[in-house]
Amino acid sequence: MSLKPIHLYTHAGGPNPWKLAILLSTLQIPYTQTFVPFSDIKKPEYLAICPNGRVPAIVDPNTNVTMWESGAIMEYLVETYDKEGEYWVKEGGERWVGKSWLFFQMSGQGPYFGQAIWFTRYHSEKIDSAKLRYINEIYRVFSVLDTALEGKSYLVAEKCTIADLSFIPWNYHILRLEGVDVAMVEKSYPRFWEWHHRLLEREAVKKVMSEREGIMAEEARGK
Ligand SMILES: N[C@@H](CCC(=O)N[C@@H](CS)C(=O)NCC(=O)O)C(=O)O
Repeated sequence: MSLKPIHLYTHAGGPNPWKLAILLSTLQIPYTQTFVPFSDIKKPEYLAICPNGRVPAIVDPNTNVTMWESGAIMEYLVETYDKEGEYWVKEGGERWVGKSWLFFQMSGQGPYFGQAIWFTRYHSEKIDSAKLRYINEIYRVFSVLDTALEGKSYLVAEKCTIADLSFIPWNYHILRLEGVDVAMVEKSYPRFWEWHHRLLEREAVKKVMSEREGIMAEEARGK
């Protein structure tokens, strides 16, 4: 079956949409992208696609589905296009454990890492206690992953699934945040560190993350 390209609404700097570029590339699903400037993201045109006014969102012309929230989109893509379950667990208890990791990524990693960036870089007042709270949450999330990866290469089902792929862009992004002690992370959470770097070595991940770096560098030059 030849697929029409899925359209991804994305942004260079925001990590969440890149989970989907990684998954679409991994599944070899053709896709096109619109980069939505944050200045346009709450405008009616984009709110018609994503009522929450955030990226990512997708429009799939093959199924006429328009949807948003990166974790839900990851589930949609594997349920719709990964029929053999190469990157997901189709049945049994591990499927639910996989969902636990996916929900943890969505609720416990993304939003907390986002707040660490907010209080480090953008908040109008300097509030050290807030910054510290969220930086400590970064280490706590790394510690949870490190413990879970004891004796394992991947989070569930002994293979790389969307549970693993979902964590990549935020981990990549946060390890570049000023104030995060990267040397300590490598030393204290070695299983996390190896897993993260193993995921970064995947062909589709390398391609997508280097595309993101290129776009961000271009944007920085244009400023
Ligand atoms: N839970 C949402 C979070 C989406 C999100 O926060 N996206 C950021 C970019 S990574 C965004 O659109 N920010 C723009 C804004 O907050 O106005 C998801 O995972 O899809």
